[in-house]
Amino acid sequence: MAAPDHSVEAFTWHFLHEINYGQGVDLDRASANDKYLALARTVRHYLSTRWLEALRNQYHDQAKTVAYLSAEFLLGPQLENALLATDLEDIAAEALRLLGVDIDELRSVEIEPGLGNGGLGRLAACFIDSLATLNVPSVGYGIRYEYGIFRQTFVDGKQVEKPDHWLRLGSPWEIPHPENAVDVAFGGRTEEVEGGSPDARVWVPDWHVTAVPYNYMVPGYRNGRVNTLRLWSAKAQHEFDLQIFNAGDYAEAVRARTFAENISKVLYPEDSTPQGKELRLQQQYFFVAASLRDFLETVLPDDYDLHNLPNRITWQLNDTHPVIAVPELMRILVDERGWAWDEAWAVTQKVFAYTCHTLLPEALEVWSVDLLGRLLPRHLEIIYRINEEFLEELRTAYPGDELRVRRMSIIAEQPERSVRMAHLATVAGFKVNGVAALHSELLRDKVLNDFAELWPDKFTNVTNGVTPRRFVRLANPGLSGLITEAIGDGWITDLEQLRGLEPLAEDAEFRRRFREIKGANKTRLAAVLKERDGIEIAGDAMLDAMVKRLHEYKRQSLKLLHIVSLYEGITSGRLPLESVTPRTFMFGAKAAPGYVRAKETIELINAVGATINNDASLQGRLKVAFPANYNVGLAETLIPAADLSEQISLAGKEASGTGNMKFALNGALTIGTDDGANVEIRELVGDDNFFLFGMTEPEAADLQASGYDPGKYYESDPQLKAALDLIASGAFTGGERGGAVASIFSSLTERDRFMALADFRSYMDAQDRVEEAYADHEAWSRSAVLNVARSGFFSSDRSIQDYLDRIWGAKPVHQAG
Ligand code: NBG
Repeated sequence: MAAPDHSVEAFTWHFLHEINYGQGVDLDRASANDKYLALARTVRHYLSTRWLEALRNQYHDQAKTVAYLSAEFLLGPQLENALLATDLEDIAAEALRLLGVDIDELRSVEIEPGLGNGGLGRLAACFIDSLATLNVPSVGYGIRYEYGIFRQTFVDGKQVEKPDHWLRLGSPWEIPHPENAVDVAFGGRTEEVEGGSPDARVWVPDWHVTAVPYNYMVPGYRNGRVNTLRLWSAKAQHEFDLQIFNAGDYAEAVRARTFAENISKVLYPEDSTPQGKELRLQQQYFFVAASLRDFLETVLPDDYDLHNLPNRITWQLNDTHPVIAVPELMRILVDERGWAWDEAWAVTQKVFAYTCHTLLPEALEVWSVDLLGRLLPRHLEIIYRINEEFLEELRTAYPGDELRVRRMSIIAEQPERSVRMAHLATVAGFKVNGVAALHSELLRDKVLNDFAELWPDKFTNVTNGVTPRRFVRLANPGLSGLITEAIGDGWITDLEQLRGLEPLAEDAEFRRRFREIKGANKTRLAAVLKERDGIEIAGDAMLDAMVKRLHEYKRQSLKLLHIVSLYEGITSGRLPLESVTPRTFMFGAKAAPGYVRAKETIELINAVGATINNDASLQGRLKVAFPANYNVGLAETLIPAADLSEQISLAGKEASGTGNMKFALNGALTIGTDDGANVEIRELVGDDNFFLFGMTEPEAADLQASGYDPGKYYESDPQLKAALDLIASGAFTGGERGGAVASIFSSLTERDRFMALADFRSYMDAQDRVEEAYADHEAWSRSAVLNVARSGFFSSDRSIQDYLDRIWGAKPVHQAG
């Protein structure tokens, strides 16, 4: 079938067809949702032909494929990206205009699929965009959560979570394929195989669920390629027990079904600190088992010789969440296909690669053997055997070094016997990568140092990136137009071309237009916040943004100390009001529902915000804006409006960050520590265009080792003390000194795990430099333009190219036509 042609008439015809026959209404009776669904399905028609072609090629060419296994894909709004990729923006706008339909209204109907927590899930979404744009044969595999990341609301300044029922109005971007459903087993026991291979066992599970795939199209940017994202939904094998139902116990009759279908019910809202919950392990095994089976049984031809698997696929493990795929593949090869153990292990070791996304020890997943053995008894046996042979190898390599052997073991004995998933991934993976230069270095030299000594070549780096389609071209149409006018539109798929803007940083007219666009983006943000949250911000103040998950290591509390210190300075008369740069402090942050300190921090930010925003004596010079429910959609409006990007984690704690890249690419200057990808941003944009502060990673490590005492900083820095005391006095909380106030005060002054107080002075000094620099509009916009011009490295296209070169060994396959 040919794709519909790119004309306003054809588009209109398809749209009306969808309204009438898809939604079953007349245009003049259609609701906004009807029109949105019809529009989405119309765009889908344009993608489908290419999609079918890609699927056919995937089957026929049998080219090396990348399967990106990820428990999270934080896709964000789909409509605009699909219109952009298919080059239908103008045609759709014109067609709808002629029909008298307001396209902006339709956009606002879209509910974004929030199937991820933060950076890790959003990275996966950027990667599949780049894989398609680079024409790489690939599939994303994940979970179709019925409820995504919770919707955050504030009640009296406190976070209250609401379920995110993103599917409630229908989801036009997915296509279910119940006929391709696969069975996933759990529980039970294992038995000996009579007369079979000594390596094999029979797994006798005691319950099953069906995994139903939902396919999503992943269009490349105007290259005719459409890849697939396949998300699995859990379905019970029996709708209900008719006998029990007939006996009158309805609830009991559906109990088994509810239990099975809970697996894909909801995304765990923890970011960087997983909790070892049974349901989470069920989710992990569920999607991994279904994905492996899908590839082995439907993508590969029936007679495929699995010994060739390493030439055909790399399964990229996005963090430890999918690592249970390793024993699953061993089980398939040894138990189901009857291979010898060594033969199976030789193949398994060549098809998995592992990306680590953290440095926090508490974020490295472990599963108690108790739980794992109960849920996946055969997998636990396989893990034990992998470990046994690995420990033997270690004892040969390091005779007598039992301490090292214990450190490296896949099984931890303390505090309870458990499986270290990062170790399993490192042992089984043929490559292990960190997500920014510093992070990969620290992985190699600290977190996984023993492994790097044993296998130095296994370790590599791939610095994260973000898709320029969504985060520049769509999010910032004004800037995109200006760039394209100056250097053509090649930058959209070759972001290094932004270098061509460098000379324009010296061009006063270019800078003026750049500022004008920034101003218009602020006005747009102001309008969105007013409508969405009832928040008013000034259109002309400096926009200082800190948007990311709420986590102690990211140090929102340090940002808060800066704000409180300014306020304290003004109200005590130390700082003349006129000397303070008018600023809007923007926050966006969700806290994991069980993370008490993070929630208290939100409460305190809101309390400080309310006080400052209502204090008439400040004459509106300072404003705190904290819209609830920061998500991808809001990010796309907020980031292009920002002047200053806050990236202030304690050095050595933020693996990479990707928000930092989005801000730089949209012409915000960064105030940041030498952490994660900030290091590379600063190297590229130059010291003059970046506000560096704080300890380096080695300095922070030394201070920690020498016995860090936050009380010392509190006592010796009068400004810091004044800010903390003002919080403690209840000045922002209506006199209340307990609760969040006491908790945050004591956590900072007594333990301060992430050494905010040690970096406070240096941070305040850097903020003074920011104010000084901002006062010179010309110099500031020069720096901002240079940030854009020099950040092309941070395209996820470049990251994917690095994965191809350093890890996957796969190649782009260009489609004909
Ligand atoms: C996060 C890191 C970020 C990084 C993203 C994407 C986890 C476990 N890690 O610094 O905290 O940018 O991963 O790599 O969510």
